[in-house]
Amino acid sequence: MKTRAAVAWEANKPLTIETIEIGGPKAGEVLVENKATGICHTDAYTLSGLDSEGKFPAVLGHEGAGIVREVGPGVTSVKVGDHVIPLYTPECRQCKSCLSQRTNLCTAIRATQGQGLMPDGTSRFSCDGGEIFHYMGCSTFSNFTVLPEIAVAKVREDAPFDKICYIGCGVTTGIGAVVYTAKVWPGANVVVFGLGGIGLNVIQGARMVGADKIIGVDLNPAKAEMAKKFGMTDFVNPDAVGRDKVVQAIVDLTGGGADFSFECIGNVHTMRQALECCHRGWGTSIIIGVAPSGTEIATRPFQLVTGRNWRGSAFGGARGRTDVPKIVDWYMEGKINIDDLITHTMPLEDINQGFDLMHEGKSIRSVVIY
Ligand code: NAD
Ligand code: DAO
Ligand code: ZN
Repeated sequence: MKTRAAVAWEANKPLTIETIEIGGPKAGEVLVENKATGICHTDAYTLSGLDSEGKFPAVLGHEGAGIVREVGPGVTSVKVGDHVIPLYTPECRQCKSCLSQRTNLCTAIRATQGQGLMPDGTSRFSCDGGEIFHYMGCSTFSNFTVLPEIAVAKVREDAPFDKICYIGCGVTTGIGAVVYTAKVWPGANVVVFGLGGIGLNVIQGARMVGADKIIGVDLNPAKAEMAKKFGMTDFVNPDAVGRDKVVQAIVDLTGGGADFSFECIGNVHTMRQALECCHRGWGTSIIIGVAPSGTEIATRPFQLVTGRNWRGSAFGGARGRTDVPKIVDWYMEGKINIDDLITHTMPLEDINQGFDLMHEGKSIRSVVIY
């Protein structure tokens, strides 16, 4: 069949809207009609050509929500008409990682997903006979997409697609890092480096679990207002306290150091600050930000000897099929705020404007509505 899609033909060029071919679902796969998709920094990173896994031409997009329209042979966990969120971190429940219950990093389709292909090693997308690659196993910048059934989370049908699509990446990454990776306890002191779309979700996750102080750190003081709305109690501007005094400022504010810090920038220098502002003996720093390839983190090993912990979190540590439906429930129950984070919506034809708004720092999240 045919589908409308925004195609990335090559790095650093705007996407173009095309009518392309999409093959039907094979065994274990489903055809999903995307109803909405967020535009994330990771899409822009890949489009910039800096992503070593990035392949072109491709249908980008990994933050969607839609409806199952067709199922391939052997599909048992979803049916036609189910509402789903595509998962770039699938959950097969059978691989060593899934069975371990210690990580959300399912390995079942990792190799082919990284190559822009479906698990059988082929692409379902083509245009004028030429192959177009999938992206992060999702390709939500296409009206219709094909996904393995292990890479969709079935969600309640009363949840609005144009809001819950953000749970496909940003919301889950931030809130999940608090709830699933760090397991922040009520009364904890939390520090969040970077108050963008991810950091704001860390903040509201920390508020949801009952954190005490929630300190935000950002070079842009204009970010503080929105962060306060989401639960930030204190703001540290590195340029106001001195960039080399950020750690001391946080140690002072927390009476000895943070119980938890979250790095949501992707900068190896702030990663070091985030570790070193943690409390001696137990403070844990979670790296969420993705640093440029080739960069390395550093600290004095004595920071770890004296009990600070360094960890990372991908997709918030969430097991997609199990945890994403719960996060949709939290939204529908009013426990988390997504509406105020979606600052712009647009039709697929205007998707490049969504990228521009992100680059200009004018949006938190732009959502394309099909
Ligand atoms: P963003 O650009 O919207 O926000 C980053 C914020 O950091 C901005 O407010 C900016 O002003 C601030 N900042 C930049 N440099 C700073 C510095 N030196 N000190 C203090 N503040 C500084 O980005 P985002 O969408 O929130 O994403 C944050 C990071 O999370 C990115 O690296 C992204 O790739 C990563 N990410 C990780 C995962 C995961 O699963 N681990 C998932 C999605 C995104
Ligand atoms: O299993 O090796 C793996 C890959 C897991 C992918 C996790 C992605 C985390 C961060 C990328 C940003 C996503 C938008
Ligand atoms: Zn698995």
